[in-house]
Amino acid sequence: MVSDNALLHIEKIREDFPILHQKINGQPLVYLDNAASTQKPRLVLDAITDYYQTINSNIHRGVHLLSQKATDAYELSREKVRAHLNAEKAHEIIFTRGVTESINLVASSLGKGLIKKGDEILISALEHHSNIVPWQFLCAQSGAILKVIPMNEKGELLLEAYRSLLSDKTKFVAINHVSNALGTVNPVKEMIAQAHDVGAWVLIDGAQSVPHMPVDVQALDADFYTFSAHKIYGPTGIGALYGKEHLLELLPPYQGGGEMISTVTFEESTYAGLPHKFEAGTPNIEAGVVLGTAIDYVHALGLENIAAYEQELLRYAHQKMSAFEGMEFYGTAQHKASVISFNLKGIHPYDVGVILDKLGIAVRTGHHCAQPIMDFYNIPGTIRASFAFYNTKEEVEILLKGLAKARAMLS
Ligand code: C6P
Repeated sequence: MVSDNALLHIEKIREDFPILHQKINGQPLVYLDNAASTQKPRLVLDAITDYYQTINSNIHRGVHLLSQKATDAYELSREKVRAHLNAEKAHEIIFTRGVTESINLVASSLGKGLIKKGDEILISALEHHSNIVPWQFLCAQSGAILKVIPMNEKGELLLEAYRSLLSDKTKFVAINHVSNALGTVNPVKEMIAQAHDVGAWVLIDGAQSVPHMPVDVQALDADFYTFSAHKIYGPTGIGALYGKEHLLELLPPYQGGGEMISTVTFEESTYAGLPHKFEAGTPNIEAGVVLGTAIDYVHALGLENIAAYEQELLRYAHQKMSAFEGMEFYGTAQHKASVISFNLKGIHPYDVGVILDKLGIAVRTGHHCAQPIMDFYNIPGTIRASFAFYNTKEEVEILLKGLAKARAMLS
């Protein structure tokens, strides 16, 4: 019997996810690795098959009916992403392979003349490698300087320090909305406004926010915002980059190829308008189409409901785990998403992860692609339990029993 919630019928929701009803190592699966990738509801799985059985063909280039239908489905999905982020225009949504490619796109395009030697780019101490390395490439190429907004022991960014780092040299700020390693929710609206005060543009990495809370890019006044479909119950290999129209117009294209051109001669090429300028080559059409289905699914549940239920689960897990002997939490910010990062005193996180797996419990262990955070705490890694709306309080109890077994075996 699964605990229900006033807003969401969790037992019924779990029925939508076939993968959750299997045994792993002889035990019922407890899937707590949702920050890495979420599971897919039947609606999404069916939409994948449906696409290939009914309209599969290349898009934006055929006059035949299948191509028109595939194009319409792909563009309908773009419209759903627009509405989901409350962007003003559908062509402000660029389909990419996900957050990693989106950030590389922006950094690489800025490197084609828009960032110069001595300009400053700010990132934060909480970033995923995807929001560090592309900026290092850009700095190496352009002579710009990368600066880092520091954080405190709780995993909260130091906003005073941020303000003092901002100056007329700051050209770009790239920060996440929610930290994948610690779950910190950053005050991005305030941080965007402060960056704008010095004339800088801001990119928000929404990999861990878009699946868990309503996001409104216009209310945030974000210049760029990005997310990956596989973390919002959709397919892998697709994601979206939102950019304000005038900024996307200003950025040179990222990759050259089919679809992104207007005219091509051997002497020179001219480029297509938005969004095609940034969408060279045949995209992952099926995944693009099905991302729209995943968005429909979370909207049917309601993002406010999802956020409220996950917060309830987070509070419950945190309270129960606080009473566990030897528990060491990392990331105790006041505002958190449903991620709990921790270690058991004196035990390597990897060893705990292996034992939990034997018990059917999937968590992530290691540096979570955020090595600077681990360096900050001077630890090799953490155990990370990350919750989705299909997780339950019963699963939190199973996790605790698993941790007790791991502690008994390893200490
Ligand atoms: N974090 C995790 O286990 P991609 O791989 O492009 O879909 O997303 C990269 C990425 C960027 N920013 C943040 C904040 C992220 O959490 C991620 C992906 C996964 O935490 C896999 S490393």
